[in-house]
Amino acid sequence: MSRVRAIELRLVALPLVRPFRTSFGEETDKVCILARVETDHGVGWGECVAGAEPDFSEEFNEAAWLVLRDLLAPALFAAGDVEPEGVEAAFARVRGNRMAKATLVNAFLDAWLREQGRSLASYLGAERDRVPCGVSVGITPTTEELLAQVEGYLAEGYRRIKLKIAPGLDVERVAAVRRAHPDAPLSVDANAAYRLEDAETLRALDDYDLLMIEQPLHHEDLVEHAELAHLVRTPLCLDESIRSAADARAAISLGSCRIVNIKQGRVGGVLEARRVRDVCRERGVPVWCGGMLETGVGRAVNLALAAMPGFTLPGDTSASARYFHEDLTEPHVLAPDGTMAVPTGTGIGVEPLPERLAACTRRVERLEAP
Ligand code: OSB
Ligand code: MG
Repeated sequence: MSRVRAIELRLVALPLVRPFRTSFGEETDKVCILARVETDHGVGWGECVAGAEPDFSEEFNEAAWLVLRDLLAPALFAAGDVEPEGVEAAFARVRGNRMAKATLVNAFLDAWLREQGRSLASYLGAERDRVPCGVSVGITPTTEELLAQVEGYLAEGYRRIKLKIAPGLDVERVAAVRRAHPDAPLSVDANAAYRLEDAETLRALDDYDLLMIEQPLHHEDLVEHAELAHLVRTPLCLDESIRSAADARAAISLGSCRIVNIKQGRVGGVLEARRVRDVCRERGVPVWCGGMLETGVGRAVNLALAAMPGFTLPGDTSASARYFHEDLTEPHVLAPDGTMAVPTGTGIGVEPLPERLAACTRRVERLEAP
């Protein structure tokens, strides 16, 4: 049991090595909230995966800041002595806002595990000390640029390439990459940009031996995903649609997907992520660990998650160098065999480096228990 004494919220901004374009927009900087939780026994860090705009999800930085400051932090202070599940219980009164909740669930867990001298990976029952990694490639201005990026990532050792697609920037691009790399494990991610009426286009992707099509349709269209699954051969994977273990159960029961992308930050933290994994594993559905361009803080959490049994496909757990010239933590590094080390230190196993943190901080607010 631990009691939270103070929470420091911090908005940070780090330039990305290259702009990241998806069907919903383009980012040139990673801007996110970090929380530093002080308990009566120690300190823990959590990263919020919300972005600057409510585009991937309803949540976005300014709203998440308000929810963290005015609702979740007071609820955590009022909860008194708690264990990690008690943090989730303290937040139950607030509906949704899972990205904001995940920030404090994970930060508390980090502090709690550090106090016990235990790593997150061990707490989650991880069985591997290295995980095979994939990489998510944004939409590029030209096909030539896409081919150059894919070439580079394969040369670095990445074990699976995910191409972002959008209407009009799909079949031809995928065909070009497949032609250049006949045997590369490839997938695509549409970020909800298509409609069921676009089934012909999506069916055309069947010719390119893709591992999956990720989130082709609207995030609230589980039934339409189930209909689409009958029209395409390539397995469907859901990302935005899965916000909880209950969502995963519904999607699998309906036949909306055959694979699930688990992002701990999207589902309310690692505890719920583990429940999503459990639901999928009981039903024989493979899962992989997604990413949200996290800094080294959030990425450490993702690596521990990806090391759990059931995560049978390479995830979007890419190296620090894929995102940032300088990460906030010591860099996560890809080995030539396309694997990365799961942090072994206590808690999440990493901490922001003080000078880097100071240099990229845009705003700080300290909240103290009454
Ligand atoms: O849909 O998986 C996605 C990044 C930001 C928002 C949504 C997504 C992504 C990625 C990149 O695909 C994953 C990563 O490398 O962190
Ligand atoms: Mg996705």
